[in-house]
Amino acid sequence: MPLYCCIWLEVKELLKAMRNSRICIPLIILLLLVGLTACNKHSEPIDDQDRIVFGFSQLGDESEWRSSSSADIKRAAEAADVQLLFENAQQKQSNQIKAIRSYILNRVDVIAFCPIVEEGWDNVLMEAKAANIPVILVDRYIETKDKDLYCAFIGSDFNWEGKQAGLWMIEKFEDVKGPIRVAEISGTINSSPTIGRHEGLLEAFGDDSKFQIVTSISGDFLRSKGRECMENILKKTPDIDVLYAHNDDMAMGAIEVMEEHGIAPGKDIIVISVDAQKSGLQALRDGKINCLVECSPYVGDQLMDLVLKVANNETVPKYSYTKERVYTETDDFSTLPVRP
Ligand code: GYE
Repeated sequence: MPLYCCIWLEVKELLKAMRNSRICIPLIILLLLVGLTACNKHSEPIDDQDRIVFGFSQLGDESEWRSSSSADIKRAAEAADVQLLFENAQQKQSNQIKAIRSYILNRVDVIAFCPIVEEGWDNVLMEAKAANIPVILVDRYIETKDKDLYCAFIGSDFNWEGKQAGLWMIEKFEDVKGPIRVAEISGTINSSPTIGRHEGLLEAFGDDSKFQIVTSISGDFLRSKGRECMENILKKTPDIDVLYAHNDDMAMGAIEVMEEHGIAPGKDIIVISVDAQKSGLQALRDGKINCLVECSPYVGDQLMDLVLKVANNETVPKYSYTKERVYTETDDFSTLPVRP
């Protein structure tokens, strides 16, 4: 029953009781408390007590990848007949914590969230654990000593992605003496894709001093900030051979700026990006991006499978990784995936 209906019914009872002076005040308060507690289990907008109720906190809407992720999760929840309570945290960890707390209060069956940053989740996850509600991490990891605070993770191996970018650079510049000057536009500070994509790149370079990361600045996964970062790079370290952007949106912003400065992206500056969403794939076809490391947001069906299983107390794998690949300038473009 919707919460507002419960409150209205309670108020009506209260008024009736007040008219009837034989009912004492403590009894009225008790009536109110009992009624509201009963209504609180799966309160509005939960419509069906038989369906699995799933609270999902999305971190924001900062990129093409994120929009695809949200759309895929909504589609998959509907297909699996799971009742989804979806909240967009608008890029704020505090909003995600608030959303998770509201799911706990509503006593949903399962909670999942895409943690915007790695740290700061222990308290709210301990609250979910105390309420006996399983939590699934989607897309990004968290830093915690107690790995039992979540029952499963589903997403990508960001370290692998960074490594692929580095390995491709090594191959591309095989016959060039160097040094090769790389500018990095990274994602949100302290988020797991930013950490993994940077560390993976360093791992690929190893001790090879041929590749120099001459600048590394955060563009927060936003196209607008990708533009700002590129302006900055061209002002301070214009002599670069490679731009490595942690997502397509920032790469696209940077490409725009290059073109405005008469620089040919993909030729004067080699461009590598991660995600392989629609704009990235188009830029690869257009010769403006040279290498795209795929990161798949399409985990909705796998996620619903996990949700149904954990809701039924079945055991699930702790970590599930998506299969991804690398697309490059030498691929047969007719085989590239088509993104919605
Ligand atoms: O690469 C980026 C997005 O966490 C994997 O977040 C995700 C990243 C993705 O904003 O485009």
